[in-house]
Amino acid sequence: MKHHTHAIILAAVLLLLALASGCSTPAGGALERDWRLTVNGTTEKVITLQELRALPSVTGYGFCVSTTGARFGPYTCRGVDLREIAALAGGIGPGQQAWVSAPDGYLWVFDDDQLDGKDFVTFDENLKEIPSPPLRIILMYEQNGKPLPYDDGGPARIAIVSEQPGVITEGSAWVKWVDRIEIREG
Ligand SMILES: Nc1nc2c(c(=O)[nH]1)N[C@H]1C(S)=C(S)[C@@H](COP(=O)(O)O)O[C@H]1N2
Ligand SMILES: [Mo]
Repeated sequence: MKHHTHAIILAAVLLLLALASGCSTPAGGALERDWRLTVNGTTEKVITLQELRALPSVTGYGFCVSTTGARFGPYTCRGVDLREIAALAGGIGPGQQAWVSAPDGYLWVFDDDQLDGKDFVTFDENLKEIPSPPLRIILMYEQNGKPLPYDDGGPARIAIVSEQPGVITEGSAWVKWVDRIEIREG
């Protein structure tokens, strides 16, 4: 009887420890809490998701297509313009590039024309190439009004957005799980 009681108390203590260490929380919450973005330019700045959300935001339509033809979108995407983020570490000057990467080793480079929303290949909904309207590169943290899920590249993913719906861009630039932005000479 005594041993039995001890076993129940031990189980309860272990359960409490598990709860306290966050074992029972879905991965999303912990990932959002632990996420950090390093912005490296002439200076270096590390920000939390809360700090990213506090920066001036941009909302637009985002729609991309993978090399296999799979579509992602259309979505309303909310995030922070890459130039705004670069400004935290000295900004991006003429001829410089933004190197955007993720913990899985994926890297995509945007040149200064693209940071101005130019020089992207765009398609209509039939995947026919169309002249590009003005675009913006954002670090998206909200998709259709909800926090970006991990499976879609959350907490923060690159999105290339336009003011009009139905403009498709290439998925390869939509870096998922972004944790580092470096400003480099082109
Ligand atoms: N971190 C990271 N981001 C990434 C990739 C990747 O392998 N790692 N693949 C890219 C490519 S090539 C495409 S087509 C899209 C695929 O997006 P999806 O997984 O949402 O369909 O993500 C892009 N972003
Ligand atoms: Mo791709």
